[in-house]
Amino acid sequence: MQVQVAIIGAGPAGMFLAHLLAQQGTRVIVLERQSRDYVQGRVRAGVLEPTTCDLMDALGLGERMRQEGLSHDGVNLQSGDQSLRIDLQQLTGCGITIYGQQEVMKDLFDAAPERDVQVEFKAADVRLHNVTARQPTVTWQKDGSDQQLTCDFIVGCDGAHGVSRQSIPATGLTRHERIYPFGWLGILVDVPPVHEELIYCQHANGFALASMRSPTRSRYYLQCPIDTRIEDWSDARFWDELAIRLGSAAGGKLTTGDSFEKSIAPLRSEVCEPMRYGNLFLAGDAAHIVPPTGAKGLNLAAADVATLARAFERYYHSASNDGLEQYSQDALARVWRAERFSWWLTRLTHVFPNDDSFDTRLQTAEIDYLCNSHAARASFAENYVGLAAHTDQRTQQ
Ligand code: RFL
Ligand code: PHB
Repeated sequence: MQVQVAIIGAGPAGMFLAHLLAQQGTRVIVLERQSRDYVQGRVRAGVLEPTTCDLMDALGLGERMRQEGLSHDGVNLQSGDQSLRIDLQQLTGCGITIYGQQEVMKDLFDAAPERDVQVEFKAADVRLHNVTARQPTVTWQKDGSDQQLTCDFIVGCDGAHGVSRQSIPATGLTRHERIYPFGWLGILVDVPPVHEELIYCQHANGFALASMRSPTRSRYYLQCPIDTRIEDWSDARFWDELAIRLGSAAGGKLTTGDSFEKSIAPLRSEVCEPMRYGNLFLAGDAAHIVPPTGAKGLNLAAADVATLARAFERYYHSASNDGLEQYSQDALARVWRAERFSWWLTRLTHVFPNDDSFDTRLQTAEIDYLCNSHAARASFAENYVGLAAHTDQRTQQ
């Protein structure tokens, strides 16, 4: 088998890229270790930046998102009984869209067959060979038989634990990492959300987030110690703790119910540089991880592959290497902005085990600054909607 671009991993990065390349007439294949149901069933992101929504539209896949997604003009920060609404629309001219990663994946998978996007699910033991050669090869196992392809380029969209990153020798990659000593315990439950917009809560017991998937489906998170056992958290205990952290106003309005999903996500920041090794490119979580606090992971994955798709277009249609040469540098500029914002918002809103009174006073001062400064709120808003990164990208071009 011969393709132009082999994509490893059918998460958001891999599937957005596959659709973008197919739209340009580039021959691609996506190799995914798991089944479609598994990938589509993972409960993850909920917030789409305007640029990610534009990407869905540009692929002709935005219709359901525009109909069923929830447009939010603001987000709320709460600290004790003090509440601050950040008016994203007023401060940046745009808002965010609530549309679950599961829905994004459904739209990308449903449209794949009619657009010649071939996805090989349950591709086992994927291996990359000769990634610095002119024609790298990829081997894998499908239903017990050996498969092989040759290609011009491989794009690793297989997350932080995938095979792509491991195929790069230690000398070819520098890793920068921050591990946070806590995780998020999340539940999904079919009850109306406590508020019409998201609420990020700073509380002495730990961070909490009130989010949603629809007017009848809520998504809530609690900061928890890294060694927390899900079995120790009955729904009743979760609701009691959430009510405390949300404070009297919102906490008193909670509609409770039985959760149908409960999971713990550890928090981590990580960047691998550069995002290229020979003819292997890395995109999305394969190259960088952000803590979910800033809601940036999926949006960064989409932005990476949009940049990469433009680079491939120039390579295949204008015989220019420039975009591919620039990819890592351009993507990393945006990635580090999102890393900074996600780290900052995590630092602002979470309880760190070794915090002393100086640290907690700084947190209070920072919230106070946001409450009292238009400039501070504008800075938050442009980072949250992703405008900061994209505006600058446009000026560079
Ligand atoms: P993914 O989604 O991990 O997909 C990688 C795919 O590669 C496959 N794979 C392999 N395939 C073949 N061979 C191998 N050896 C392979 N190894 C792995 C995997 O099966 C998988 O299908 O990475 P991608 O595409 O880069 O997408 C990244 C996003 O999924 C991730 O950043 C977001 O979910 C992060 N995230 C959020 N992002 C947002 O933009 N907004 C949010 O509101 C948001 N909330 C969240 C989040 C992530 C969370 N968790 C669970 C970490 C909330 C949470 C709780
Ligand atoms: C979510 O709805 O899952 C969600 C929303 C905002 C975040 C992280 C996760 O910052």
